[in-house]
Amino acid sequence: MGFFHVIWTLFLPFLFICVLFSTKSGTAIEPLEQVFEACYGVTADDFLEPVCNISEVLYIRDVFTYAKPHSYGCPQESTPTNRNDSFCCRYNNDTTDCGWRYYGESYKGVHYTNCVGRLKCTIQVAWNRTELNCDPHIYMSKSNYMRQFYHCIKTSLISDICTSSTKTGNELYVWNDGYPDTSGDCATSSGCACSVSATKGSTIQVDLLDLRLYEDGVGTCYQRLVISEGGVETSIACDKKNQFALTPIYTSQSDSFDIRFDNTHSGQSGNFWIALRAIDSTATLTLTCGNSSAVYSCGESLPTTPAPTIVTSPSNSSSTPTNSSSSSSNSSTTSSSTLIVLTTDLTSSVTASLSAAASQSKADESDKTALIAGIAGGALFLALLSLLAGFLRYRFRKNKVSAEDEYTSHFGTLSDANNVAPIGYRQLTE
Ligand SMILES: *[C@@H]1O[C@H](CO)[C@@H](O)[C@H](O)[C@H]1NC(C)=O
Ligand SMILES: *[C@@H]1O[C@H](CO)[C@@H](O)[C@H](O)[C@H]1NC(C)=O
Ligand SMILES: *[C@@H]1O[C@H](CO)[C@@H](O)[C@H](O)[C@H]1NC(C)=O
Ligand SMILES: *[C@@H]1O[C@H](CO)[C@@H](O)[C@H](O)[C@H]1NC(C)=O
Ligand SMILES: *[C@@H]1O[C@H](CO)[C@@H](O)[C@H](O)[C@H]1NC(C)=O
Ligand SMILES: *[C@@H]1O[C@H](CO)[C@@H](O)[C@H](O)[C@H]1NC(C)=O
Ligand SMILES: *[C@@H]1O[C@H](CO)[C@@H](O)[C@H](O)[C@H]1NC(C)=O
Ligand SMILES: CC(=O)N[C@H]1CO[C@H](CO)[C@@H](O)[C@@H]1O
Repeated sequence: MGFFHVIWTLFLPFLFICVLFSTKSGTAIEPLEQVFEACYGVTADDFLEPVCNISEVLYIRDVFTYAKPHSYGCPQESTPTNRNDSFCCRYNNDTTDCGWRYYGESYKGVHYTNCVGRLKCTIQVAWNRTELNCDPHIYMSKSNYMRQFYHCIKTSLISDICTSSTKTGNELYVWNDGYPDTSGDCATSSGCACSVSATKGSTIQVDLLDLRLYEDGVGTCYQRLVISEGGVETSIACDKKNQFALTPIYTSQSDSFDIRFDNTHSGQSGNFWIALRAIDSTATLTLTCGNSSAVYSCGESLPTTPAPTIVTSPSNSSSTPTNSSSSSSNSSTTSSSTLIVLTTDLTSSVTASLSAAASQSKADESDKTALIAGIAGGALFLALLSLLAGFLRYRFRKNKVSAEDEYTSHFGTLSDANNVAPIGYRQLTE
């Protein structure tokens, strides 16, 4: 048991890196991605100002900050007289321009938070030192422009988790009561829930657009989303904070599940916005939200042991609900059975054991530990595979930003607004 705990602890970082790499490729939502570019400077042109059509709202997926080469002679700060927008403030390619994903922790992510859920926004471009990310012999010492990647999402596809509504579509969205403002008090919002089901037996993918749940100064989490599918609850709590990077968080085993918001904090706090998509692109989701009674009330503690969260790519191989022998709810041999399959066929058996583990209902504590151990074993394989893939990708990249800078040197300086680990860093040239 202790042994499995050690394994789990050791491989959490690998899992994290695995998620980092896996979010780079392929995650997408349906609305077209658009880009707004502007320079750092002192004029009215030096703002990011994305605008959606009426009855649409912004989701800011990524903000990148960029520097041009010294040799371009671009101004560090654009003024009415020195500016050359088409040459200095527009992206050319990853060979000539050096950039990285920007969040801006100490500014509370204003390039995202001031915009999401709104028709439009206006936010000044920030600059940043570049020496950690760009060759100082080639590039300006401070970044001089930004690119903001956004989607315009139809409000008719978005449900407030606390308001009665029924919506249909291949891709639908759920956000907290009051979004983009923070959620209502626990007394009115805890227990708010939606149920979703897909036609044609399609499985359903859940992606995080924004997850900023309320936690206090010592890290106690007061809010979570709970996905209930076939008697299994999966918790999405504060630790899944995504800094607005589009992040796959759950793939259903069946064609329906419920999603509930637990909130034990008094006062307005916390934001979330998720996307639900039928993996069969010809299937239709029906999403019904409404007011349900609280499972966890104001002042109660939420369970701290997170239910296992399984992040799988939306591949359809072996993702159909299976009635494997280990999916009965009372197996006491979970540990050995899940671990043994790992030694046979790599990828498919990992997926199979994950689905088997996931379709088990909550058992006693030792079963849960075994289940976690099984998943940790699976995670180890996935992590190693993705590390290998990531390494190969790094070797063959022509990007000026080295993988060291993106993933290693940044972890030590999380508090620095401009040196935040680029969670969900996305290749610009896809
Ligand atoms: C607004 O809607 C019109 C008509 O549907 C479309 O042509 C246009 O591209 C949309 N603009 C934006 C910014 O989405
Ligand atoms: C911007 O810079 C480019 C490259 O130096 C130059 O060809 C172009 O004329 C400049 N445009 C303006 C308006 O200065
Ligand atoms: C990047 O742009 C420069 C200048 O426009 C061009 O010479 C170079 O071939 C481009 N590189 C790539 C990889 O497209
Ligand atoms: C939700 O239900 C609670 C109690 O059942 C009630 O006090 C509250 O007003 C309801 N909220 C809405 C938006 O219907
Ligand atoms: C996966 O899906 C594709 C297209 O949706 C289909 O052609 C293929 O047969 C599926 N594979 C399996 C193993 O279900
Ligand atoms: C799988 O299990 C469900 C519910 O336990 C049952 O209805 C279904 O018939 C089973 N399918 C197979 C192929 O055994
Ligand atoms: C375990 O499940 C099987 C059927 O799946 C049942 O026959 C057996 O009684 C169960 N054992 C316990 C301890 O619940
Ligand atoms: C405006 C701005 O965000 N400046 C930051 C750039 O990065 C350095 C650290 O590398 C910070 O100290 C600045 O505040």
